[in-house]
Parts: sequence; structure tokens; C-alpha cells
Amino acid sequence: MPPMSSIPKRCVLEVMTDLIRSDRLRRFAIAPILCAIAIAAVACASDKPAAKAASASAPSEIAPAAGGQFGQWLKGLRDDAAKRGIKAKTLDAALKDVQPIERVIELDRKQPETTLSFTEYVERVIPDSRVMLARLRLVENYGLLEAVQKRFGVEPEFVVALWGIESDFGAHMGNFPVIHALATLAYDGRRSEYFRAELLDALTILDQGHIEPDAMLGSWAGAMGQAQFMPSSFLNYAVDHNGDGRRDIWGTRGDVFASAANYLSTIGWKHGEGWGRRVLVPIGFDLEAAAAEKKPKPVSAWRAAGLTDSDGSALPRSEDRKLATLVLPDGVKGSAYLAYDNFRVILHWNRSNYFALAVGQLADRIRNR
Ligand SMILES: [Ca+2]
Repeated sequence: MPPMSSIPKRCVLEVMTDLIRSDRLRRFAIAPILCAIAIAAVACASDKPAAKAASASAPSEIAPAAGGQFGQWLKGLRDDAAKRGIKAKTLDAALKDVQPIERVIELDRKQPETTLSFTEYVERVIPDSRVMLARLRLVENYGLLEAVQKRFGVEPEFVVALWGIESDFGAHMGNFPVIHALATLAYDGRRSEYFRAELLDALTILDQGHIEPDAMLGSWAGAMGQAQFMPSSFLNYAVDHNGDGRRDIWGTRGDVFASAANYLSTIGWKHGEGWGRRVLVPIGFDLEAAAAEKKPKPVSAWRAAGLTDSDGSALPRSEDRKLATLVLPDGVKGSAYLAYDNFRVILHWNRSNYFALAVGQLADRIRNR
């Protein structure tokens, strides 16, 4: 594997975003980043970024014809979509060239061979360069982020942190045509039911006129736009912040920020409560037993048990009433964190402790905390 520095960052981030998204779908905890880097290295060494390799218009990248079977399956899907009230005109435009994409199947089949430690993950997902860019993006968009904060009660640094980790601030949304990618996965059979439902939701989004089929781009697994929402999340949480009648999470920053904030707010975000903090534990403390205890305890109880802030100072009394669980991303030998309610809200977005801790840490670093 080539050293990290020799791999174009853009490609690594593109694939990492896809894999992080796949974690959400598979409901497991650790992003297979080494695998991602290997994929990125192969994709980029040939100057053919993984996400771009799947252009549905490039015949060489299309899977061998699925023959009449795919056509028949597509007809059944079209009938279902029509029963949902999706207009024939929308279906004609969205489904006219649809074919299975071989690259999507390859990416779906990839099993991680190894995983990164949390420390390694953080070095890759929130390098100093991303923190710097996040601060710049926050300043550039402050008016908009403040308006979104007023509307949804989510602080700008958390919206920017999610935006940065999900799509590198909109620079890498994935270049797969979402309808084609979802049709591939829905037809494939491994997780058909889930992806068929997402595909029908994606067709509903097109039918509502939020985006044109050609511009509906996303990851290989169908996560769309700058917020990397699956179509079902789009229908539940996407917001038309600028009032032009379209919920545009691809190209309108206000819509992107408001959609992310609306997601967190709907799940139960608590303004001003933070996400948690890194802690030190006293010698002899039974970390394993404490982490296994799933019921949150007040911060005051953790202080009484001897935990301190990461610099050794006492845990702040202002946080005494917050309920916290102990999170050990690298097990008992790694760093320890107290996670508050908002941490669990981020986990709803992506069920990965690595992801949620990275979002929290990036938000803290944006604010110099
Ligand atoms: Ca809009």
C-alpha cells in the first residue's frame, strides 16, 4: 500500500465518506478506513476515482446485461412507484437508461480486512487541514448558520463538523447517479427490501421536483448531496431554507445546513449541552465494568468515582446534572470519553462511536475548545 501522503486526498475522502455511510447502513461501529485507503489507492493510481468509475453512461463500467430479468424487475418497480402516485413523466425520465452498475456491487461486496484504531481514524478524518477549513467555512457562512441555529437550536460548529466529515464541505458528495446505484442494490438481492424502499423514496423526491434526475448524485449506496442523506432521511428531515420551493441538499448551503440541523433537532438535540468530553480515569478504576454499564449516570457521580477532565482538572460542576455514559473507542487501553445526550443524537445519524466522537471533537476544535 502506498504511504498515505502519496494518495490524493480527494480520492481518500470520497471513498471514506462512502464507507462511513455504509457503516450507517450496516449498523456496525467501526469504519474500515484501511480498506478505504486501499480502494482509493487503486482507484487513484489509475487516475480513475472510485466514485467516478461508475458513470452509468460509460458502457465499459456497466455490469453485463441483466437481460430480461432486470427489465422485468424494473417494470415491477415502476408499477409500485405508479401506485404510490409518482407521475409517469417522472418515471420515464428517471428510469429511461437505468442499468445495474458493476462498481456498486463491487463496493457493496467489499469486506474490511482490517480496521483503524480511533486515534488513527481521527488523524485521517479530522486532520489539522480540515479543522482550519472548518473554521474558515464557519466564518464564511456565519450569517446563514446563525439563522439556522435560531430556527433549529443547533450550534454552527456541529453543523459545520457534520458537513465537513460527510462531504468535505460539499466538495465530495459522490458522483454516482443515485437512481442507478439504488436500483443496482435493490435488484441485487443482498439487501433488496431496504434499497427498494430507498429507491421509491428517491423517485418521490424527483417527482416532487427538488432535483433533476441527472443532478441527483451521491455515494455508491445512495447517500445524497452535501449532507449525505439517504432518500428516506431526505423525506423526513430535508428543509427548504431559502424558500424557493426545493429542498436542495446538493447546491443550496442554507438548505444543507437547515436539513442537517433539522435532523439533529428532530432526534432531540439539546442546545448548549455539548456532546461530551475526554476524561482521565484514576489508577485501578474498573473501566470495563463502567463501560459495560449502559445506563447513563450524572457527571457528579463520575466525578465521585474519580474521573477528571482530560487535563487533570475536576469535571466542571456546571455539568453535574448531565447524564453521561463512558465510551472507550479503543477499549480499556485507549482514550476514555463521557458522552452526553447529544452524543446519542449524533449516533442516530451514524451508528458509529468513531463517527460521533469525531463530529464532537471537530466541533470542539472549531471553537478552540
Ligand atoms: Ca431551497
